[in-house]
Amino acid sequence: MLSNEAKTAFYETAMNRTIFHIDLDAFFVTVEQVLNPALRGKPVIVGGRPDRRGVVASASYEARKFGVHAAMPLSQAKRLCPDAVFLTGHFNRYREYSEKFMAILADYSPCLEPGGLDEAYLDVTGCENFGSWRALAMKIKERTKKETGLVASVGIAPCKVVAKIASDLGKPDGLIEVLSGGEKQFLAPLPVQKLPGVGQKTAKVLLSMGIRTIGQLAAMPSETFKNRFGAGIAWLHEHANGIDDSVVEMRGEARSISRETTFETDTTDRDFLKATLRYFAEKLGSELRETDKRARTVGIKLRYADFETVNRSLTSQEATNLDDEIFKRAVSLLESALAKKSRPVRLVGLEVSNLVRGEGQLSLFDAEAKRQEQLDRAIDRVRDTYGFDAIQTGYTLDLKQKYSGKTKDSTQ
Ligand code: TTP
Ligand code: MG
Repeated sequence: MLSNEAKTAFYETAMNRTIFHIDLDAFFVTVEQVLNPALRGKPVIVGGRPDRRGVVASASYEARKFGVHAAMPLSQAKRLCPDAVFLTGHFNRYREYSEKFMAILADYSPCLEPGGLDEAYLDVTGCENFGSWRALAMKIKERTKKETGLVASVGIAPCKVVAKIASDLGKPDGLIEVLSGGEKQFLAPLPVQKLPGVGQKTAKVLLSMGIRTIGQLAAMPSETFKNRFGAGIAWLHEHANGIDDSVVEMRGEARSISRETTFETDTTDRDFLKATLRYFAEKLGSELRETDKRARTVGIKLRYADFETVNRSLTSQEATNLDDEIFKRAVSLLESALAKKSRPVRLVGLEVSNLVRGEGQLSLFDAEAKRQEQLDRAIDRVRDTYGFDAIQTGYTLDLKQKYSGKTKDSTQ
């Protein structure tokens, strides 16, 4: 229960972000060229000797002109580009260069998510931008070149997936900025294979439906997409529309935990939305209790049928790990959001953040909360032994028939 209104801050989360995706060009090969300048400007392939079995790990852009690419058998690469220099590579050196590269990026924002040795997302929202985001990207490219000898391609966008596609599209030595509002237009002409997650198989299915470009995929009605591919990959259709609100995940301790689901069919049924939130509250509550944490902030996410997304959160001095308490806060957020806009909802999510360890202020003083926590913990023990469905609360019973149970879990 929110006993002290004065302690409670209520705000709508601002969603305007600036995200960089930075990926090094021909990484393994370029390190080899830095270590041995005689290799510069030549077709170079790292992967092993061409008379051995194995595949290309990295090919210089000079070798790519001959059609050589990563994952191609070395024997085939040799046929396409007989003059290429084939190297087995130095993995320890690649790791060293990767560390130098990541250290440069970390100078510009603490919100850094490495995606392998040679690529990372950097959320620079609110960081110093050197006059413009392009200028900051140039600074990163220059420092990378000067301090490591490597070449970085940068994509700048309001969300991760568009930033990643932009960094790839500009290669080599690229820098592409996609402004907020321009995401769909930027993606539209590109082949669907440019979307991360669309491999040969998916591309074939899409092509058989006459869909060749990301724009054509985006234009497909969302219900048609869900019926054809399932609500489980509704995110792919959202990505095609330039929508991706996944956050840049820093390494280290969890800062938030969340659950969300996209419904098979869009819904206006409030009881159903509440039951879904109750289910998430029980899941998140039990995770908090298990890790001995409490949350000061509870947030919900609603995405309407037209993709408009609303995030609302409630921060309280009183940190909680109680299912009921998380649920009550979530419901108050839901009602206030729906009071403003009541339209069919395609996705609902619940997040707890501002996590603190151990005893919260509330439970120190509140005997009722202590009792409730003991009860929740007793339920956790039963569920640990017999499974989550062994105990159904009144709220979630309804869900059993309606709900496919496909949820997206996230710990950040
Ligand atoms: P990528 O960034 O995919 O490739 P790249 O850096 O060589 O080329 P570019 O980004 O300019 O397109 O992968 C980074 C490194 O990871 C790459 O240099 C070698 C390694 N790698 C493999 O070992 N096997 C693979 O199949 C791929 C794709 C990469
Ligand atoms: Mg690369």
